[in-house]
Amino acid sequence: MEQAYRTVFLIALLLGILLLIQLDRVTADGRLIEIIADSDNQFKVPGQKKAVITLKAGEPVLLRITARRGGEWRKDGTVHSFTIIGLEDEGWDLLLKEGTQEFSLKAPSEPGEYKAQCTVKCGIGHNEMRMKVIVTP
Ligand SMILES: [Cu+2]
Repeated sequence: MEQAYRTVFLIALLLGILLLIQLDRVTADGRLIEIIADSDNQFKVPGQKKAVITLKAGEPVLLRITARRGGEWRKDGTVHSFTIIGLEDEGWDLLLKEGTQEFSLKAPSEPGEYKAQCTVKCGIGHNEMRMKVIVTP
């Protein structure tokens, strides 16, 4: 019986430590935002019908982007990009390879409505591959 308690205690302790590590990650890297750059050449946000992300001006965010190859891709293996034209120098020009990648970024400092788009020729639908990024004050 005592061993069972000990086991439960150890599991609870382990879960607690894992939770703390996760929390720490969120504060260190910013709020986690998930996006899919899909094989049908559309951006998607899990749980949303229309892909939109809302950020607070200047806040640190961790973008976790899963990319899937469309009909075309670059020779170097880049399958899509997530680019805000004009903010490339601030890091908003993410080249995406197949799979899931994470990027630490700072939300744009000017509130407003931005458009993120794919700048990698990815096949049918490429010209419409974009999504809204709303930046609130
Ligand atoms: Cu594209």
